[in-house]
Amino acid sequence: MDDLRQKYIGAIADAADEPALEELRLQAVGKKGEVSLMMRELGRMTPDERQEMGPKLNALKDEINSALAAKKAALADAALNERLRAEWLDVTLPGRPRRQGTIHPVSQVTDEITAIFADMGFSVAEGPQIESDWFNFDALNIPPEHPARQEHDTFFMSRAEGDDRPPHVLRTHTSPVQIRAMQETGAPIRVIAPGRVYRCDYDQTHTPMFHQVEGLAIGRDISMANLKWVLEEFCRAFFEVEGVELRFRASHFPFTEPSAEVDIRCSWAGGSLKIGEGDDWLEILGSGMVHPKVLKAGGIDPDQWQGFAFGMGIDRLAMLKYGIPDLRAFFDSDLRWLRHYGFSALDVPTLQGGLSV
Ligand code: 2U9
Repeated sequence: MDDLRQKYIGAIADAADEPALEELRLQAVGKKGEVSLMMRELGRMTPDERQEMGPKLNALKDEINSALAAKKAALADAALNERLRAEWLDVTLPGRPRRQGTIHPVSQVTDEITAIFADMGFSVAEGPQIESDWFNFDALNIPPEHPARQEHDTFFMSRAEGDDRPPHVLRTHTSPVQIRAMQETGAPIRVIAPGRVYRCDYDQTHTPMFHQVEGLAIGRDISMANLKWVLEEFCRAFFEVEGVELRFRASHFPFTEPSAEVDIRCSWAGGSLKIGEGDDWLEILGSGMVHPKVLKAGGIDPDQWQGFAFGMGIDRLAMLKYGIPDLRAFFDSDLRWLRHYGFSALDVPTLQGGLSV
């Protein structure tokens, strides 16, 4: 019996892992284990022998079971210690910085423009980017033979074979949005239409997709004087220049009559552009009184109503306001320039220029 004890207690102490320990348990105290077989022998012993061997065998079985349990706990401890050693985590390491998104200058400037015109009672209208040629051209007093159709560098959609109707176009300006707004709301109306427009043109100052905001105000007696005040008020708020000076130059657009291009006072002194001071002028938008034919296309009676319209390029306004020299930065997948020009994720524009959540 002592041999047995030594054999198993020693083997249990040396067991390398749980499967080895289980193997020993089966060999010693399992149903067919050595100790169990010896206990079965008790039945064949004399009462005296049994009295002597019974307690010894029970004690041996208990001793082996305790050794098994103790070794099992020790193995589990060792496994845990090994995991703690292997899966060690340095909680003092600095966190990995997460790349933070930033608002795009065109989105920010669109929000700024929208807020300024909202303050003057303009609502925002949106419309489709794929337009019929009627909404994009005819309704704006640009008939098929008009040279402006060529000047717009239009992208045409394709028609199915045998379909001879004029093709749809990618809108070349947001003006069709205002035609739709006039048809839906009637007069009086005060809307701006910001959004994407498309022209087949690409160089340092032109991209095939760019952004415009156009405005429209129709009432009983809205005049060029109202136009002048609204645009001055807009430029004062947008460029943050008090007493901003604008210059109206006679021009021509098919959809307005009379028409004017509008310049803002600026200076190029020292090679950098300053808006609102100096002796130079910078063209920033086009405008005019809505042509009677355009009012009619919008379902508004030109003998009862009149008003002004204007249009400007948002990308260009963003470049001017934030000093971004190259339009193509807007399409660069390397976004470091955004931070360079001070655009951060938290910059949400408000009329007061404060932070809002
Ligand atoms: C309706 C009637 C009239 C919008 C106008 C301009 C003049 C203009 C250019 C500015 C820079 C386009 O992005 S740009 O190249 N726009 O000069 N836009 S008047 O006139 C309208 C619009 C809608 C119903």
